[in-house]
Amino acid sequence: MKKRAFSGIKPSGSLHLGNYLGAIRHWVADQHKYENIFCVVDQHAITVEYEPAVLRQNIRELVGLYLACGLDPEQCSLFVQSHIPEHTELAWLFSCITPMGWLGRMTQFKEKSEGLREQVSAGLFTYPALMAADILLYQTQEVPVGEDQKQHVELARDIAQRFNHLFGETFVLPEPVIRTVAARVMGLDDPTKKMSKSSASDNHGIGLLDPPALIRKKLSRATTDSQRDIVFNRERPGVYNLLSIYQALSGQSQEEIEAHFAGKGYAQLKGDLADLVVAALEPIQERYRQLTSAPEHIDQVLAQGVVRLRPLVDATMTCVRYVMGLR
Ligand code: AQP
Repeated sequence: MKKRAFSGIKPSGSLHLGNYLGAIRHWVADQHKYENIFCVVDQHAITVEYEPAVLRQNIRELVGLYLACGLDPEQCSLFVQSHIPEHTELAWLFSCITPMGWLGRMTQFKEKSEGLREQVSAGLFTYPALMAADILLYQTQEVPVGEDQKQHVELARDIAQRFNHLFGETFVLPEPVIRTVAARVMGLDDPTKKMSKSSASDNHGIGLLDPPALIRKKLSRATTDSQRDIVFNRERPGVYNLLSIYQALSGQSQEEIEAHFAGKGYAQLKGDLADLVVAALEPIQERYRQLTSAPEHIDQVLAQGVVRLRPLVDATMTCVRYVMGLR
């Protein structure tokens, strides 16, 4: 029996290299090992201010990129979260058994609510209960994510444990799966902040659909430091970030990479890295163009995902409603 893996991305902007290196490329590489469920978590994208027309477009772009990056609909159930209403039903049930203190400790909430004060939405605060519902609804064993999502997956596990304690064994306890190389890709403009879809800066992230010339321009402007040698040193976050991306895309060891750049300058590092990034993204961009020229294929894939998942959703929710005394 294959283990079940679930993960998702929120369509809050254009996908960047961090989403690809921290999450999607691992989903693609491991898809034969798991029973896979991959979601576009659209309801997570509405917890902060957004434009409905842009969201609608982002959802389709994200599904197109899932496919273009290599997720195979024969091996993966792909779907949009809001197409299965039980996600929000289960999130409500979880929010009734999740202490406020647990939610208040989430670093993502603290970061995203900074400066919003009383304006911060209740949805942003209860976001982890919805994420727990996403994961637990499918009795997920493994959740492949980037490092930034580890705390949320651990909270989902705590919620499952609490539910099982209160109402009897119902949920499988999920485990986060985080790879070591490029688990946290940092912003090119500020390597102390993680690369993020919602950054306002033009030079912050590399979009998966960025044309080659733009990729080269952004990398040539990436923040480095005033030193000369090109080595993996976490104390030098700009260079470390560029080298980590290089390592993830080249598959070489740190020693091989340091030897390759010995005696060379930052311009060479940025140029060589740009070659690697362009070579990795060009085939994805080409497949994306083909896929989006036949939009009905994307609709079919999404509909098939929902049909496949329906029995699993019904099994979990029938049990949950019963043990909670709602039926
Ligand atoms: N910088 C990153 N490095 C490595 N992995 C990353 N991920 C996100 N950013 C990085 C991983 O991508 C997956 C999808 O994340 P998400 O969209 O659901 O939420 P997020 O982590 O909040 O992503 P963003 O890009 O930073 O979006 P915004 O700016 O809208 O919040 C997850 O597996 C995540 O770990």
